[in-house]
Amino acid sequence: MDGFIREFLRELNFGQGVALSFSSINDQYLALARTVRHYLMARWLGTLRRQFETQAKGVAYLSAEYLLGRQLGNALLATGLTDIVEEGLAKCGIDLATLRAQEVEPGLGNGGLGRLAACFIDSLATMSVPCVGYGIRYEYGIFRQTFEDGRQVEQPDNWLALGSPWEFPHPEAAQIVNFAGHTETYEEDGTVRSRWIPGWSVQAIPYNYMVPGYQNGRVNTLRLWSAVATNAFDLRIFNSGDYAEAVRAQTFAENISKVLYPEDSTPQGKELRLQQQYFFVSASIHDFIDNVLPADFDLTHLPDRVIFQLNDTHPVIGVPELMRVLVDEKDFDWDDAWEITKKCFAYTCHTLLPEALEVWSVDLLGRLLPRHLEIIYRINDEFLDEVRERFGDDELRIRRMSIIAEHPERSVRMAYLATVAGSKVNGVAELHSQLLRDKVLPDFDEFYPGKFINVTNGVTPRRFIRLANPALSELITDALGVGWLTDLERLRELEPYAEDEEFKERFRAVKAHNKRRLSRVLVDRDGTSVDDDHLLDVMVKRLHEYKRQTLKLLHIVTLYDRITSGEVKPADIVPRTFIFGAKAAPGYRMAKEIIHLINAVGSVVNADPAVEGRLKVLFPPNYNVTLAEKVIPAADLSEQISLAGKEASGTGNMKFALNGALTIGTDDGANIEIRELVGDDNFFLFGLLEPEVEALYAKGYVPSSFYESDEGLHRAIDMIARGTFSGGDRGVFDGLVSNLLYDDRFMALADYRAYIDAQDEVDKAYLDEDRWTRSAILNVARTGFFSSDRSMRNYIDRIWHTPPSF
Ligand code: GL2
Repeated sequence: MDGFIREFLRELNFGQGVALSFSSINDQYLALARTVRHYLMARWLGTLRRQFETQAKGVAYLSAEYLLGRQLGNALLATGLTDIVEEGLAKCGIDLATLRAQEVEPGLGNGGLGRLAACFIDSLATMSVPCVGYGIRYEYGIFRQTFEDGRQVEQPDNWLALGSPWEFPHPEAAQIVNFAGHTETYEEDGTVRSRWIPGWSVQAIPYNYMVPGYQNGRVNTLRLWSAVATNAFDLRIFNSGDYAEAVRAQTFAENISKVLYPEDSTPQGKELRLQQQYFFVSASIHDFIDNVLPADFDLTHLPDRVIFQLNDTHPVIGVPELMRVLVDEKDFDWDDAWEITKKCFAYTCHTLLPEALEVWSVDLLGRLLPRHLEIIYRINDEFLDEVRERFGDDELRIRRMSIIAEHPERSVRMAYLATVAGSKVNGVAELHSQLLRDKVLPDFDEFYPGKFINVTNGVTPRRFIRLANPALSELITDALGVGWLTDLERLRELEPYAEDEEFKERFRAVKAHNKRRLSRVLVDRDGTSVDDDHLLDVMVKRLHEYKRQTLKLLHIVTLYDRITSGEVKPADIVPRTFIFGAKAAPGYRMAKEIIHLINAVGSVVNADPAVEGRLKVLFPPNYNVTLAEKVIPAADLSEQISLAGKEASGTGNMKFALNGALTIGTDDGANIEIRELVGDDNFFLFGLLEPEVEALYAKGYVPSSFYESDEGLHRAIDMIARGTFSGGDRGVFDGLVSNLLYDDRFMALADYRAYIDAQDEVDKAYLDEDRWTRSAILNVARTGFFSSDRSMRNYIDRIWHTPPSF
């Protein structure tokens, strides 16, 4: 410990340039972060050296998003230093928790997809599998959400402002990334070849981040790219006095990595977004070839050294990029290059929503990346020739399968390109993978037998159990001993404890402790609190109509109505605190109206003495990984209520179950697998099944008929429409109400009654404390399957073939 104190004080004095007695909390946090990273350094350098020596095959995970969460706690956990550091700091009069709270989390992702990438790289490091994560170092991550009069207001997320002790910039390893211009043909040795004459270029500067394995001596690398201009400014223009014009190019270039696009699952086809995608993918592929492979490496063997995993369609432009590198830059024959390329990519699809499947207009792609468009055309021509060979001149099929869509405008379907190029295509939960094959890409499934597989998502137990829930972790370790954190199926051994009175008592104490901890956090950040004796009912996830926060609201309004109308006595209702956490994409109108309504309902309910002590609605702003780590361990009930067939997987659902919350959920995404594992008795299932949803759409869905025929629903909607939550103003939620009554694309009204009935069952179950605790323990014991270590094992065995390398 003395060694640690010496190092820490040294960092404070020599790194921050302050004495302990004059240091700010931020100084102390930065000094601590640098001290801790020193402890990881030998492992990191060792990993890099061994990687170079063994030349083992590794994963290059290409992802536009990494929602990392705070780094300090994880680094301490990985090194096993937490206790020493806590004691050492205490000797200096410093509280470790205060320093941990000082860290601004890097929010370089929108939601589940970005968080999944962070879990995956954690697991690979812990499993000693070589991996480089590649992505973008956004200067501004996901916006900071505040509320004004209940409406969402977005603030820039200036996460780098107070210093960024976890990153290592390497300007000397910059890559040049080109854009625009034109292509030309030329002849060489009797063959006609194509080349790209770019119009402009930017530099990509890599920033390295440590990805420590859990107490295993390994540290992998996350490499995020930042854009800067190739020339800082034009000296000639500068000298002439037009300063703004002189730095225009610089501003333009730096815009590329300036800000994360805040659309989750519904991307907009903006030019800057395509620039971002090509920027990081091109830099990453070149980086791998130039810096990870030895100088004399024969690229024919590239598939023996790397698999580029495409995290959704965002990095798919990497496919024509690798072809261009091989054919144009490395002089490979087209067919040989295509054989290599096909083996080097695999594609994960994360959605079923048609609007989320990216397409780029040929016009835009041709302007920004003219050579890539040519390459895509040729890939498509050859692919369609193969289709013709198999199926004859089936023009409808050809049109359906073409990578190039003709309507509504000529465009490139990136998911098709990824499917044609990828050695494997995977969905992220059983149902999702099945629907992907049956509904989204059926022609491709027929054409490529065996290419489509499922790998159900997972979450890292290091962050989402050990760090987020120390009390539960201790209880588990007391029962099972050590080792479960890297072998999560061992949680099964907890099953007998579901009948053990003492264990049950301790388990309840853990929940109560976590509720009090959450309450303190909420008091501090928002001045709100959670009541100890309330059922804590939580819905945290992005705001999207398909996830149906509105259905949750209808439940709350119904309970409120039951009490205020006198239908039930307040004392007869199970007291509940509802917590929402959700950001809406800034341009998504309906999502923002729903946020407004949640806050409006909360204001009225929380202020009404008639329901005091019985119902409470909390909506802490700016839900992020840091808050998730406090909310999830405290929850009793996990809301996973998307319309069946719309949520590809969900990963929050897994985190809640692993922390001992019971799920109320539809037959959707990974909910299905959770229910199969925990058993019907320990899960509240409700709602239409996916085929029933399809049948209802086909027959013609009339939401108002549900409103007409269900009194509870009628009353709940009327309360909103009448202005109960908007000071009597009927206009405020007009759009939202009409949308529900006359469109309701995600069938909240059709599932309302089943949902309310299931919630009434929840109340009954909760009143039986013993039964509830038993179910909660069984949820923990039976969901070890959802460790991201297991997901990674699946990818490794079935897609990547990258064994651990020590
Ligand atoms: C998502 C899915 O919506 C979500 O169900 C899934 O769990 C994650 C990770 O696979 O991917 N797809 C997507 O575009 N976003 C997701 O969170 N943003």
